[in-house]
Amino acid sequence: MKCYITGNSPYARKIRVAAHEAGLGDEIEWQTLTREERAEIVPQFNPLGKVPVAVLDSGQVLLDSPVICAYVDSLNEGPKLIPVYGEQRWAVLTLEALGDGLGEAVIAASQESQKPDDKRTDAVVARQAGKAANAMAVLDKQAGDFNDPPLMGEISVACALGYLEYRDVVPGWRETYPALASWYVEILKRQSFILSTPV
Ligand SMILES: N[C@@H](CCC(=O)N[C@@H](CS)C(=O)NCC(=O)O)C(=O)O
Repeated sequence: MKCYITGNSPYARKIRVAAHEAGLGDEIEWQTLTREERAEIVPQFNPLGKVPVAVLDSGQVLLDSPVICAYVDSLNEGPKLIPVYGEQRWAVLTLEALGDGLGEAVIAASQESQKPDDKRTDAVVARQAGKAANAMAVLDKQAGDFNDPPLMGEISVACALGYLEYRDVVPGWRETYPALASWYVEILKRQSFILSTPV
């Protein structure tokens, strides 16, 4: 399996972390692309032009990150990152979706805020940063009950927070959401997160 990623995508990081946690990190061929390479290479596999995208040995293409993570977990012979049955499965997938949505809000706020003054709409930045803040307020309340070791939901949330911090979209978030921040400090110590720090 070959996986096309970029060095700072929170969605690509989910797959790197999941693969490492499942002990499969070395079995995937990682192709890290620059922005320009992404624009040139990725559309042949993903018409949306987005990473991550995976190409299996059979040639079958998988997108996007929740699907690729589920595929990686299907190869995982250890404890599953996505429970196979029951209520916990849906809780994990819902937390993964919340983490992914937090990432989307962060990307949208960051892209808008990088526009020159005459092209930027501050209301868009505020709206997206507000979504991120609302999500973090909920996650701050849930952090005490997060799975340890992390499952796919926690992995997604931590990757989104990593990107939020990298882009500095919600300055001071660690003080505003202390339970979430304490949990985040601990998860960052895992080898899977150290190896996938955004660049
Ligand atoms: N829902 C997708 C989101 C992927 C995504 O937004 N990827 C970004 C990088 S973080 C991208 O490749 N953007 C390029 C573009 O929009 O042209 C997933 O979970 O994989």
